[in-house]
Amino acid sequence: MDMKLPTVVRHPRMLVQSFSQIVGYQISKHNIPDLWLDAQGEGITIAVLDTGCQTDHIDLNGSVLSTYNTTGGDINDVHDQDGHGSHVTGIITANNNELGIVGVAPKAKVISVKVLGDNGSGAYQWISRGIEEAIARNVDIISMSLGGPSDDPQLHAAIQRAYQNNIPIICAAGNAGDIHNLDYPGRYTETISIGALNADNIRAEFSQTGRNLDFMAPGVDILSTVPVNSYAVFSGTSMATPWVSGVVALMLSKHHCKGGDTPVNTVEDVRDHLRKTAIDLQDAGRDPNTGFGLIDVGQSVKLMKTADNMPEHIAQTTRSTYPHSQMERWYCDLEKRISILEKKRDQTS
Ligand SMILES: [Ca+2]
Ligand SMILES: [Ca+2]
Repeated sequence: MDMKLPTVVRHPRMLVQSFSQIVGYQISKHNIPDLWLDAQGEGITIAVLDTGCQTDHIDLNGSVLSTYNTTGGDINDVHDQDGHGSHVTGIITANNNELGIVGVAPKAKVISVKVLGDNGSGAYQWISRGIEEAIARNVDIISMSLGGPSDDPQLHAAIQRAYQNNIPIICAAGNAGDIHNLDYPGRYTETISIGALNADNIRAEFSQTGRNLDFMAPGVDILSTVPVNSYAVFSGTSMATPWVSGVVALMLSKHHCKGGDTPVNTVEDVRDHLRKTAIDLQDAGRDPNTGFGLIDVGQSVKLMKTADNMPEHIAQTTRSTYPHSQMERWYCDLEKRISILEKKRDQTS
């Protein structure tokens, strides 16, 4: 049994020379640049399990921290023949510069885990191994724009381990439309499953329905990075999923860097925060077409409360050189490294 990419609508590729940086509606309409004053994904690592990535794409400079390949051959080779994984990576973290496009969390780092072959499909076992590797590398978020119709005990066990490690797993709902069942792994209750809306926040007809659906996000006509140093417009729940991974990266980044009393320790804390700030769509309350509704990125990031006990030197640099001073970034990195070291120490002792 194979896991497949949802059928994504793909438009012809464009060359980078044809435009300066375009800020897509999924960024501009949601006022994401305003939120970058608080956080741009600093200190957050997202495992993207997909077809690989063009890691040296001109608009993903510094975005891909490391690679891993579970599909056979060189374990570090994530060559992206298909283009889907590169597109997803750009939606999360394409550089904010003078060219191409910009991601939701341009300073977040991605670990590119190639779990699907060049034909866009992969064994369940490859995906399970990709999840295990992501856990081993202490990622903050796992993003999976893939799905299949069957339950798989090994895959479910890997998902449960990530869940127990408090790693939010953001998954595509699937693109088969109104069939009352999500694809796996999006159907597992441990994952956070995402459907697609168009630019007018109307549910895309292809967006798969089911009672476990969690949230909706922009996923129609999304321009992003594809090999080689190019850009293309794709539509699918595959595109909505990394947008949410980027939003969660902004939330966690703000929380990790600035502290705060908003609980985001467990996956349920994250889901709960997204739920409380979501904009209800269609039938009142959670519904199988749109889940808890559209993620309100503005509210979800702004309502991450900052700590009263923020160290004074950090508070000062925040005030004086807002948005992010060198010192604050350094402090965030340091904190992060200490917590990783502590985690490792606890695991080995
Ligand atoms: Ca760019
Ligand atoms: Ca609703």
